[in-house]
Amino acid sequence: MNYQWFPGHMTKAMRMMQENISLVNVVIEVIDARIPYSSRNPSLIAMAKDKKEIIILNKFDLADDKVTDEWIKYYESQGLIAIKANSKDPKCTKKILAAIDEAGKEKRERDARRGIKNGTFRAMIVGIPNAGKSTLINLLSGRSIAKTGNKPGVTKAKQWIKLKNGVDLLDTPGVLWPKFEDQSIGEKIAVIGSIKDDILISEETALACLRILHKRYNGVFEKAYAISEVDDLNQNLDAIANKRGCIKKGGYVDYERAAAIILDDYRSGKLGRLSLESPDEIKE
Ligand SMILES: Nc1nc2c(ncn2[C@@H]2O[C@H](COP(=O)(O)OP(=O)(O)OP(=O)(O)O)[C@@H](O)[C@H]2O)c(=O)[nH]1
Ligand SMILES: [Mg+2]
Repeated sequence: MNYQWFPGHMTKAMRMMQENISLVNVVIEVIDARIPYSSRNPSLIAMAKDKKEIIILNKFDLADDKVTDEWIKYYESQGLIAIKANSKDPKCTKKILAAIDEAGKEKRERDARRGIKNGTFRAMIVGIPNAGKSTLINLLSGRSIAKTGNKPGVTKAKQWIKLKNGVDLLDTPGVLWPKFEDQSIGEKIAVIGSIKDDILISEETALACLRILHKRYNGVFEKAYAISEVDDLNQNLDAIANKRGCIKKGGYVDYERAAAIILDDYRSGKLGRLSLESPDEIKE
């Protein structure tokens, strides 16, 4: 399967962001802590190149904490402000606001030199679909102001939201890019649920999930589904389908249902806190 999802609304959203980039002081890129490399959109990186940037490794509650910390070090060594967060947990608010504050230090100092008091400060929140941008905005604003949902493509248009500390945040629709340099990137983006499921062949995405996790966390499926996990991925899929009663009329295996169970269990954290990539795998 060729992983690709770049519908017209993403081109439109990219254009809207380009038009607004000059208005903002900071770009906050929300990435997924389970794939901190593959969930960084090169088009957004290029757009933000002259701006101060914060990257939020969001959904860290679903990722392997040790691996997440390796990623934080990796990005910090590149001079970026990188923090891990769970946008559904109010305990993370302070840390994120502190990072925004730090990113805004130069601008405040510049304003002060020019005698500007309480100058504006704007941040654009960007990222791939379903990364948690709108959830993060709701957390920071303390209100349910941005629409969120457990599927990609929820935010359709831009929305400015004012925080109590005077910062203006711009929520934007999630965007991918026209062509994945490497299909393994698209595959991981599909596994975490940032590509619309109805354009994917769920069985192939589930097999990708089985392959990556079997390699990185051997035995995880054995534990979760009480199967004997083997190197043959199709055999694992069959075993999980049987254990979960995914059988259609006539005794045929219902692969679609088995695939949905596996993907749902991974995405919701039921299989454990599991990362799909580590910094040492990145070829520079
Ligand atoms: N476990 C966990 N779930 C999260 C976190 N942040 C967001 N979510 C969930 O992820 C899903 C997507 O969140 P949204 O805020 O709608 O994502 P978005 O980036 O705005 O998505 P689009 O608008 O489609 O681009 C929702 O079901 C959220 O509840 C997090 O840190 N941890
Ligand atoms: Mg959104």
